Amino acid sequence: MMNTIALLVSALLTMTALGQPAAPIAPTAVPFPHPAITEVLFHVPRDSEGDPTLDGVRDPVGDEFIEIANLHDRAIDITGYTLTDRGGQIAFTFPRLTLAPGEVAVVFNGLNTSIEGPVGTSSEAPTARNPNFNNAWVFTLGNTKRTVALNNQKDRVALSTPAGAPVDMVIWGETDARDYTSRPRVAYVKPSPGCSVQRVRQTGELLPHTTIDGALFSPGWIPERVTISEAEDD
Ligand SMILES: [Ca+2]
Ligand SMILES: [Ca+2]
Repeated sequence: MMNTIALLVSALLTMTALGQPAAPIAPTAVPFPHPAITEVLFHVPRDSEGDPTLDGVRDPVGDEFIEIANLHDRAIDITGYTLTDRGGQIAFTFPRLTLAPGEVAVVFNGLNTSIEGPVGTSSEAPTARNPNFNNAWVFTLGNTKRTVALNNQKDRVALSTPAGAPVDMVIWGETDARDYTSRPRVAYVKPSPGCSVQRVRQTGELLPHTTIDGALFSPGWIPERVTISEAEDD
């Protein structure tokens, strides 16, 4: 009994030392029927290679993107799911779209950016998957304001259901002690990585992309081991 208590106290102290709340953190997959966040580029690399939209121009805002995927072995309807940042500057609602198992969707910020191939908006899904971005469903926020951006140092991205319940969050440069009623999965990453952060395992954290394969980002691509072979659907 004493050992059990000692272990619990130890675990709590560890959590406190890390400054992270215990409740929403869980090394688990996002359950069916929800998609998951697989990559976020909140800090567009400064060099000329910082051009994930592939239009030949690096825009520190317009080239930002968020990648989600269906990591389950059944199709999921992502109509009405939202992507938001802290403060709600970034706010994207998916139009009518079903993701087949393993399919990926990418949402670019889009400021001062042109994107080749089929591109959708909040109003309408693209007509087809985009061969220029690993055959992902590609969207743009269609943003026109430089202030509508993810902060390099301190911000978050939340993927929420059509009813507004967050199911997956990525947070950098801050902690989050809110008592979420829906218990979203929360991943904490370091600020300003100089590349994107990419999820490597379905149940794992997101890592700086350069540490995975040397690439700065990979809109539309997810590592094989993230996909449904690792899923634990009910
Ligand atoms: Ca660009
Ligand atoms: Ca990716």
